[in-house]
Order: sequence, then structure tokens, then C-alpha cells
Amino acid sequence: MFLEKIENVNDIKKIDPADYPALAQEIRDFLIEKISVTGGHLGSNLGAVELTMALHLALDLPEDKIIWDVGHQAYTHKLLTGRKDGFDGLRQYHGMSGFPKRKESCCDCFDTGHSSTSISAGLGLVMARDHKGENNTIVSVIGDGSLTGGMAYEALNNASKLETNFIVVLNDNNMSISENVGGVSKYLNNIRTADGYLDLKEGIYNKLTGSAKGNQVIKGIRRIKSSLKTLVIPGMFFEDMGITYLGPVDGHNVQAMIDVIHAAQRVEGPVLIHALTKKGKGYLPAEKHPARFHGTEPFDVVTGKLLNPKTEPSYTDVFSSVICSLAEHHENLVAITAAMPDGTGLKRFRSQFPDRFYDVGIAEEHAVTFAAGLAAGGMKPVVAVYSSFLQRAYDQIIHDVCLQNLPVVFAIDRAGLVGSDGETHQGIFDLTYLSGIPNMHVLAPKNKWELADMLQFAVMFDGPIAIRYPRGTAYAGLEDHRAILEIGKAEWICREGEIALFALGSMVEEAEKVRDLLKAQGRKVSIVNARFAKPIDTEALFDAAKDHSLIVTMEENVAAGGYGEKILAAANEKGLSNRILNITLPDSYVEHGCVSILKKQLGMDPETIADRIMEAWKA
Ligand SMILES: Cc1ncc(C[n+]2csc(CCOP(=O)(O)OP(=O)(O)O)c2C)c(N)n1
Repeated sequence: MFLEKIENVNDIKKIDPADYPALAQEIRDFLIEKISVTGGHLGSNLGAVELTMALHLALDLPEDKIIWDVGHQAYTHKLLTGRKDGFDGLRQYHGMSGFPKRKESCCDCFDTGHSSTSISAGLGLVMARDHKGENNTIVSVIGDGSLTGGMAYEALNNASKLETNFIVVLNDNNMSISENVGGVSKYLNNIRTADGYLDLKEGIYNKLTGSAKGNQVIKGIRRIKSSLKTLVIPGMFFEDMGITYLGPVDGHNVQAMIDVIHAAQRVEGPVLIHALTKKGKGYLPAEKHPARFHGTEPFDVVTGKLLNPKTEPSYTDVFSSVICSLAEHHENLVAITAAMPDGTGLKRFRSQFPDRFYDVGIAEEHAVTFAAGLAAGGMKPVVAVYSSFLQRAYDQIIHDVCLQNLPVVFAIDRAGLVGSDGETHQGIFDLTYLSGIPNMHVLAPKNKWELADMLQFAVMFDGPIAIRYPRGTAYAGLEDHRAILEIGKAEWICREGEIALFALGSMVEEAEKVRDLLKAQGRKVSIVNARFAKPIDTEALFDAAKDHSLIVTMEENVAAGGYGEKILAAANEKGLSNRILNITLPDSYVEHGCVSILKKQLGMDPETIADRIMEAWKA
């Protein structure tokens, strides 16, 4: 057992090179076993085992630094830096994070989670090193999927003038979560296959030389050779920018990787090492179904099947089927994803309406402005995106969509707490960043039927409109409460007086439980389904103020800029004297863990909410 010998950083250097393949195998077995229990990112990690071993063998951590783009592939790095025991609590509350965390280890030099940041961060660390007169090695590891994100090019553009060492390792497995898309992917693929192309040409030369006709053909080939050069000489794109290109190199060959890293360290300037790897390597189900095993729930190791396959439809499933039926009736409806056709539920749309589907790569900023252009051109774009990833397209939403009042629909999945991916992925800011934008309309459905109604409403609406809905099973209660939606109109679900719960989206389900708890304590409780976070229904508020001395707002968002603050401001402006209590998430980043535990910790579970309401009632 070689893994047993690795208890801390640099212990890998004690392993005999002849045993690297055995160690790699042990690491793979360990990861498969642990992730099959906890869930986590499997495919990317299996593909990065040797690459990570080589980095740890060639570098001296923690003095040398590795920045992991996205950070979902850093499990082997965690294993090699003394965190083996952490895998039993991987992604669980107070357990080890699934992403690099500075607070977790001195070997994690930069927190990541969102894509395409590693080269910028690495360049910053390089400049800091140079300012301090140090000479450690800084390496940014970025995948080919993450290289579709614009920020990576902004960073490469900036790095190209560097006169000191900076290494970028491109971990090219020819996959994003799903198939990688676009010109960059095509370019990298050309490099992958260039050797084969050259071999082929050699073969042709050998066969043709000698005969007069053959020599003529060779002359022809030579003529076009120089124009082909850029196609077949790997890395010209990077070289032309001033970045030394090394590769392609087999990312599963530890010694070859060590050699190329050492060579890269000698370059006085930016270097890109192009490593070719296989996603899911060593575990057949993950090799065969890389998208399914990109991030997985617990599974059976032998069959690869999920241990607890979901039986109830999620909000994503509802979106997936509704958007397809809407597309049948609205010929100008087009759908856009930033590299998440599976996660957002657009895979079905892609197969039904391939001509109206756009996967733009991991490029949320571009996705939004692209949608604005489509809308300006008379189409009805639906941008399906996760709440936390849309954060980076804030200016595009204001400048390109809302300022021109363009009819773009934002289908915002994973809004609210998402659970085990943690701080970087919690969708707890979207009400804040969207509600302050003029012309924007923000909705949240109380259940699966209302999501369908809202999507239909949004597709008919002539202006920017966003629907936010949470991860996981779609609420299937309150079926009888369906109505024609009206801009800025809330819905009274029940009315009794005393305490009014104004709940937004996912919090309606919680409000029903809170109501039961309060009623058990003898209180009268009304529930209002807010439906709109912007514009808010002030009429419903003023109406409630007549016979409810306590008004409670409930939302899965931070307080600042959220729904509750808007209600508070409207009540203040009107001069209402009713007590108003805002139930929101705290002004902090929420760590990883299962959503029900997180809610309890954050005081967002029905029991704690009911207690807080009773306190306010008695005050
Ligand atoms: C801004 C942003 N958008 C989307 C995602 C979701 N996401 C996580 S990993 C990933 C694919 C990354 O592909 P690649 O860099 O090639 O790494 P691989 O998983 O193939 O090793 C995506 C789209 C993200 N993390 N950040």
C-alpha cells in the first residue's frame, strides 16, 4: 500500500518512480470508493490523477503554488496534502469541501468554484511573487472546458507580456461537463490529432517519391504546406501570443509530465503545457458516461447506478418539459446554455429543436449579451442558467438587456441553498442583484405548476423577466391554487388575521409548515404567495396591514436587496405601524452541507422560524 505512506505534503517524493502506476491505481480505487458513498466530482478527478502526482513531484508545495480552475478536480491534491481522512466527510456539513479552500490547507493557495479564474489569479500571484523578490513556481491548472470562458483569454492576453516564469497547465480531456463546444475546442482537437495527420503525410510522401507523377503531387503538397503549418504545428495560437507552448504531452504519463514541468520552469515568461487526459480514466462507467459522472450522487461501484435514484420530478425536469412544449407554439423561442445542457434541463430541447439551441461554452457574460442580440433581432431567447453563475453577467444584464428593455427570459435554476457544492455555488444573491435593475421583473414559483405558468407568462412578456427556482424536488402541494398571473400580483393562499406570512417561491412550502406550528400555539395565520420579488405587491401588503399586526416575509436570499427589504421600505413609505419581521439568509457565505442541515443551522427551518415569529408576536 503506497497511499498509506502519504500522510502529508511532499510524502509522495518518497515513493519509488517504479511504483507510480501502482500509486495512481490506489488513488483511483480510493476516490471511487469514497465518492461512491458521499457523492462528488468523479470523472474530472479520475482524469487528473497522474497530472496531480507529477505536479506534486516536480514542485515544492506549499512554497510553490497550484491554482485549480473550478477546483472540482483537486481531490488527488487533497489526498497528497494530508487530507485523506477528510474524504469520509467530503462535501458534508463541517466536513471537507469539494473545492480548494485556503482555510482548509496551506497547500490551497486560492479558492475556486466558478470557472476560468485560475489564470488571472495565478498571474496575480506571480506578480506578488516578483514584487517580493521571491522565486517560487506558480502553476494554474485549467481544463479545456474552462478555457472556453472569456476571462481565461483576458488573463492570457495580460500574461503574454510577462518576462518571468508563469506556468499554465491545460488539462485537455476534450470534455466540459458535456461535450466541449466551439472553436477553441476544435482547435485543441486539431492539435490532438495533428501527429496522426503528420504520420499520414509521411506515409504519402514515401509512397509517392520516385514516380514522375508522384513528384508532381509532392510539389503540390509542399506548396500548400506553409499554409497548413499553422494547422499542424501545435500551439501556434498560444505561441503567436507570446506564450511558449509545450506539448501535447500524455497527461497520464507521470515521468513525461514531470519532465515537461521542469522544462517549463526554465522558461523566462509564460508557458502553456498542453496535457492530454481522459475524463473518468480507470472506471469504465465514468469513461463511458463522462457527463453523468462529472458530479454524482452516491452510486453502486459495480454497476455505476445511483443508490437513490430520484423518483419525483425536480424543478429542472419541469422546466425541461415545459420549455419544449412552449417552443412548439412559439417559433421564435430559442434556448441558450453556458455549457450546462444537462444541469439546466436543456438537453431535451437540444434534441427536439437543435436549430434553436445554443451551447455557448462556459461563457455566461457572452450568453446574456448574445441573448440580448437575439431579442433585438426579434427572437425570444430563454437563458437557462444557475443562479450563482449568472452573478458574473451582472453588467450584461443591465447594459445589454434591461437598459434596452429587451424581452429576454432568464430561467434561473439552483436559486437558494444548493447544498454540498458550498459557498461558491449557493444561489443566495440573485434577488439582490436582479431586483435593483430597472425594467427587470423577478418571479419565483411556489410549486411545479406555478413554474409552468410562470414560464408561459414569461415567454409572452415583452421585457426582461427572470424566474428563480430551487434545486431538487419540485413542490407538488397546493395544486388547486392556480390562477392567471398578473404583473406584480401576489396570491392569498389563506386568510385568518393576526400574522401574515408573505412567502416567496420555495418559502411557500415552508410557510405552510410554519403556519401549522403557529396554529398549534393558538395563533391565527394567513399565507400570501408573493409570486413577484419585483415588482412587489404593495396592495396586498397594505391590505394585510389592516387585520394583521405582524407581517413576516420569507425568502431564500440574503437580506440586503431582497424581497423583505422591499416590503419593509414600502411599509415605511406608507407609514404602516405593523411589526414587520424579515426571515432571510444571514449576511455571510453559506458553507457546504445537506440543505436541511444548513436550513436548521441558519434558522431557516420551520421550527426556528415559528419560534422567531412567536418571539416577535409576544414582543
Ligand atoms: C462560471 C461557471 N459556469 C459553469 C460552471 C459549471 N461547471 C463546473 S465544471 C464545468 C466543466 C469544466 O470543464 P473542464 O474545465 O474541461 O474540466 P473537466 O471537468 O473536464 O476536467 C462546468 C461547466 C462553473 N463551475 N462556473
